[in-house]
Amino acid sequence: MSYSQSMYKPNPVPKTAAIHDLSGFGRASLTSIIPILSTMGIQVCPVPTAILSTHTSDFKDYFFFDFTEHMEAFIKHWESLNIEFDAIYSGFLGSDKQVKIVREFIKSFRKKNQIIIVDPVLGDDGITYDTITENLVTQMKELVKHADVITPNVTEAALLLNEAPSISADQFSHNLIKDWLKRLSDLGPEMVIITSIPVPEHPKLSSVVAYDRTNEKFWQVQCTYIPAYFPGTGDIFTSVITGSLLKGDSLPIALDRSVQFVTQAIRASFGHNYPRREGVLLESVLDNLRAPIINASYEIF
Ligand code: PXL
Repeated sequence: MSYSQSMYKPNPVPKTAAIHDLSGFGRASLTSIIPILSTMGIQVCPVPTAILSTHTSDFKDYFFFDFTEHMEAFIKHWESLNIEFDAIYSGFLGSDKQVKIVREFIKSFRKKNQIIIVDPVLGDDGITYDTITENLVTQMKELVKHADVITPNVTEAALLLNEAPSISADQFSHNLIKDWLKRLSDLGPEMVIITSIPVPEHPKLSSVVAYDRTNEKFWQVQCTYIPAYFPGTGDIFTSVITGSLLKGDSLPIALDRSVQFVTQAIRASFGHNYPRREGVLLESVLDNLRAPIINASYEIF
């Protein structure tokens, strides 16, 4: 049989639905996710959860428009168009209702060879973010059951597992981390990535550790701790993981790419004197995403 274009339909540009808020100023959520994934050759189709004038970290009196009531109209129209997504990626969610809508979205658009990525944004440094209620934590536990990949930080991992979120750095033993990764995977996700894990014997390092259930492998990438807080780095990390997996990278290479990119972005920003709340100087490092990984530093954990 001769080659026929109508039979062979490679997808030159994978598509991801991105269920996140649009914050106009400050480089968080969609204003980071879209440029990162576009640079990596992925089409981003946003489903806005809320529209804000700025993100909420260190800004006051911001404009906030809750988009919850309109999300279902997006989904309905997209269903009528029979759009097929290679990935569905969700992050910060503002209400229990939004979590339910994401679950419905996944149900409607689930197909084979697709990655569902849930960044269960709930808190950091042992405490939940201002807008996160107990009910939202409960809903998030339900949502992660439907994900293939989740990317909690240590605080979020603890909350999802009903563990105390304010665990101290010296309690992070090898066995405890492996136990958490496995238990999170038992909830449903095939791949679990926990970020911002302190390395007790090296206070200048932090690590990202992951579990791949199919291959029964644990991976780790360590990075130098840079003492600067910039909002939005979690969104940058998970966007690069999403792009990397969609391009066919292995889990450890995706981890390396994400850790390296976040580190580059923070280093490119830290030496400049400007308000941290404006986020990292993303635009100055975006091109690095097109470079191959040359010095991979991942290890078996
Ligand atoms: O980057 C996380 C994030 C997402 N969305 C909003 C935020 C933040 C962090 O502050 O305020 C609205």
